[in-house]
Amino acid sequence: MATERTFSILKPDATRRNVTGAVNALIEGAGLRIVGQRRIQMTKAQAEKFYEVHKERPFYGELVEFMTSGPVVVQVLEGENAVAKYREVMGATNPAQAAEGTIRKQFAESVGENTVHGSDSQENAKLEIAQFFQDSDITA
Ligand code: RTP
Ligand code: MG
Repeated sequence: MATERTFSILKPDATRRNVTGAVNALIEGAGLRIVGQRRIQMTKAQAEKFYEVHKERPFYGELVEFMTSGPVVVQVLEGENAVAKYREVMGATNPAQAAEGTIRKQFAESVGENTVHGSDSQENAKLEIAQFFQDSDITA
């Protein structure tokens, strides 16, 4: 198995409820290392670009509004099969369908305000990391 990196966002509902440390404990508990981390206020332009693939979806406007409604924590996670492993730790997009022990089961409030983002492929992980991190801000 290969060590890889994935991109994570702790969304505004996580910072609003002050649970970023609790979410990080689940991430680290799963064996993923937080090798890059920054708390930022996303601009509308950044959120629009990040979610461009969903531009035609009915929830796009709401999603951009939510992602800019408060600070987020952007992260680079590293570990064995990090992309798939983090998706597992996150749980289903809709928290009502998320498995026990997952971040979304424990913390997410709705399908829109679902606490975390994680890349869905290695290719997207590279693109997403590059959107928010310089190489010098990531250190294993
Ligand atoms: P993410 O990209 O945030 O890691 O989540 P995901 O892959 O599980 O879900 P995706 O289908 O990529 O959707 C991106 C984000 O859009 C919001 N969403 N809202 N209101 C809705 O029906 C709806 N559907 C999706 C969620 O915040 C989701 O995480
Ligand atoms: Mg997605």
